Amino acid sequence: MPADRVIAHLDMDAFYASVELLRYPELRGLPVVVGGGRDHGPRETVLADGTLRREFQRLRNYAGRGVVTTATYEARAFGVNSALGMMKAAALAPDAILLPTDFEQYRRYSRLFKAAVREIAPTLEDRGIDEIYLDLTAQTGTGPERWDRARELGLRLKAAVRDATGGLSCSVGLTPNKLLSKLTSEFDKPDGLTVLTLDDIPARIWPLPARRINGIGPKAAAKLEAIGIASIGDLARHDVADLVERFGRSYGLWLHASAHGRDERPVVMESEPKSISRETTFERDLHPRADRELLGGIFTRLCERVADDLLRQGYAGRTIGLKLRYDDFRTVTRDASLPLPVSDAKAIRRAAGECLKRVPLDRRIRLLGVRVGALCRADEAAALRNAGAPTTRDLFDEPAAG
Ligand code: TTP
Ligand code: MG
Ligand code: MG
Repeated sequence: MPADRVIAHLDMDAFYASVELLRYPELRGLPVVVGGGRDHGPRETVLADGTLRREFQRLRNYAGRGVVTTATYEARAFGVNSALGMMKAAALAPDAILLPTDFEQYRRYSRLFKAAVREIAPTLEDRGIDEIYLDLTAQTGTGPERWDRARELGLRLKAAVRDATGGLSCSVGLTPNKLLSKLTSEFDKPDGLTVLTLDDIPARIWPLPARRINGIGPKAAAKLEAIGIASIGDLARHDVADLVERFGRSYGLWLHASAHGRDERPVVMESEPKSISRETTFERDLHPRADRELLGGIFTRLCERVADDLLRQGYAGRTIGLKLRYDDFRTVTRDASLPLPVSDAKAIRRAAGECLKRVPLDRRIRLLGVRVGALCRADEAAALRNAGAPTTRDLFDEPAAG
């Protein structure tokens, strides 16, 4: 790993909402919330003089159980943020404009902005629909003037994204590693560009809440709070041996290193995922027999979420994996390979259920995970299935042996 890297994290501003504003520029400056269904689009009428009139729906008229995917900064001023229930959002901002979610369109703009960035900075790690990491060291060099070059490159990247998308803005963090860049890209959102070096860590990183570090989830954050660690600075000053004792060696050391802004992870240019998985740690450890029903429900929901991820990202997979962690932290995994790729929740559940029969179920479980690997694009999978090979249903309709 070369020392003195220049790593960028680039994240689009209010991404879904900003894409919507490109097609409805008249909504600029208004509170807009994206998260409705198909029938929440504007009503369009052609007036007598031939002009088009659009009537948008207001959040106050929303009824249902949907959640906000994102909101413009004007709507965020009312406290409306991603993942908030739409009915709650409507109570906060009844006059906000409501728009349906159009993933196709967001994916299209995602491809556009990434292609534009890749022209300038080919070492690109795709981190989802609206964000990427870049290793810019090849362009900036490692000398002391590298941060000036980094800033110039950052401006070029932002301009390229704006041009390629017809006006979308993004925010960029430029630092020596991924951990710091991810935190830094938020500093000056929207349309931000922030350079941060190791010397800036005490002043700019340490005041942030510990949970802002990617990898400190709500549970770890609560456990840290309980021992008086609220900020990243608190964490940095805490005795590392005590962290190891409380959180285990690998996580304890990672917490300590992260709080000091140390992160050696390379920027990985892998555009296609190897597998898609979901896992969940239970509120309390569950017993395979006593909590059978509860576990069954969680298991099925995990499979549904993996199926959703596959659908959204356009994949199917031939290997179904199960991961299980016992209350003593031992972890076991089992795989099943299918003759054809699958992507639906039922087929995944069936194959994962077969895996479950091959693990000992004699003690409490703290974590359950489901993975789909050996991925191929969904359209290839459909072509394979249509080619007349046996379907997974044929295979699983046999009574399972054992
Ligand atoms: P984010 O980058 O987290 O948010 P954002 O781009 O909307 O806003 P910001 O300016 O703060 O970066 O997420 C990118 C997109 O992913 C977002 O536009 C909508 C979608 N999303 C959800 O669907 N649900 C969620 O809970 C979150 C956080 C995002
Ligand atoms: Mg974003
Ligand atoms: Mg993002």
